[in-house]
Amino acid sequence: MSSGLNMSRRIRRTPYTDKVEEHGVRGFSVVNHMLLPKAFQPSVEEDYWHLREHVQIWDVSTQRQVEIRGTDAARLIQWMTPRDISWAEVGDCLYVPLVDERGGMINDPVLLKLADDHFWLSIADSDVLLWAKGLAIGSGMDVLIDEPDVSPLAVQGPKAVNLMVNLFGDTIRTIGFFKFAWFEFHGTQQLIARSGYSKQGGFEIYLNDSALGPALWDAVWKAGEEFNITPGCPNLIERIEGGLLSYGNEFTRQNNPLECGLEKYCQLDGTITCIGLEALQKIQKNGITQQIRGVLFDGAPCPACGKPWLVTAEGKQIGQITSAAYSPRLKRNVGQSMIARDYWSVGQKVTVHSSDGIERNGEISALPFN
Ligand code: THG
Repeated sequence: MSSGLNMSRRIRRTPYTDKVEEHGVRGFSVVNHMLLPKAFQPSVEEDYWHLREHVQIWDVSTQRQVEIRGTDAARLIQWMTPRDISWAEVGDCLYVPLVDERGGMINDPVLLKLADDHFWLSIADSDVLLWAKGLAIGSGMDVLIDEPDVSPLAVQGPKAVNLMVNLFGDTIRTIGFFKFAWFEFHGTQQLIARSGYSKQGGFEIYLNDSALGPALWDAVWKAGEEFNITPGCPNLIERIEGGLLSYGNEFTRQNNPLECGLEKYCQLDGTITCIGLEALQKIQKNGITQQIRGVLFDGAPCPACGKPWLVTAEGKQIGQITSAAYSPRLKRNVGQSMIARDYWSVGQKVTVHSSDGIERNGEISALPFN
């Protein structure tokens, strides 16, 4: 395989891996111990334009579900996140930071409320299952925690609605953004949400039976042929421009949600109790010393950012770019970086030290990029 990964049982395949291989996937990453396709079209730029204009099918099975059920399910989840979840209704998706006792980011999943005592955390790349089980056992909560056989398939792009109407009927239109409902597929009930890791609109089908993976893939493909469907994956350029953060890249457990620009999802006034609340209150009171920003920078299309690139101003390090790509739309390179407080204003001039040895002139931008 072109990725150079040595495959083994530890690197889990997904219900759609056979299909993405048939479609000529050009490499994988590993997220949550599972394969995530990284590229299909000849270039990430072609993928980018296609995603903005048409519709794509993405194997995002790596967005694993941590299922929490039982009398104390809501109590455990509220303990894990500084976001107030008390108002959530069945059918809601909520983007929730999970933090540790020092306020460090454990993960940034999407929470789905299936019933008052039944939730899924649709996770980014860290072992939330183990964290949740440890918390539950240590505190004696009455919950069952598991990873169900659920593998999201995303349909993203401006023509996603028309494709999904072809496949599931007109009622699919009634799902609001970050809401979900149940639809029939091959005699089974499947959860479909209006969500996804792009800003182009679309849906995520949380397929709850691996055996149906190939059939679902083929059905989506067929319904999308008239809309010029292609296989895709979360697009680096579109994600950076859209200001969507990637756990493990832009932020880790060393960062708190305020640094990540997630303060709007943190209820720190004492009306809720959660792990790390006091730490976060203290951080808020003292003020953060760095925060996530966009960086626009000059020169030829930058190489892939395989390891962080220094960002300097006045000869000092003020940040590090952790994701970068050339934007064919903005005709400049775009990146995301934590930036030190004294330099984080929009328009601040910076220097980016890319891995090709070039020092590039740049400036701080808001996220998302416009
Ligand atoms: N979908 C699902 N699970 C996921 C992701 C996803 N798990 C991993 C990862 N992505 C989690 N991270 C994010 C980051 C951003 C968003 C979703 C998941 C997102 N944010 C919207 C935004 O920023 O515009 C809206 C957030 C809101 O309004 O609450 O969509 O993509 N299933």
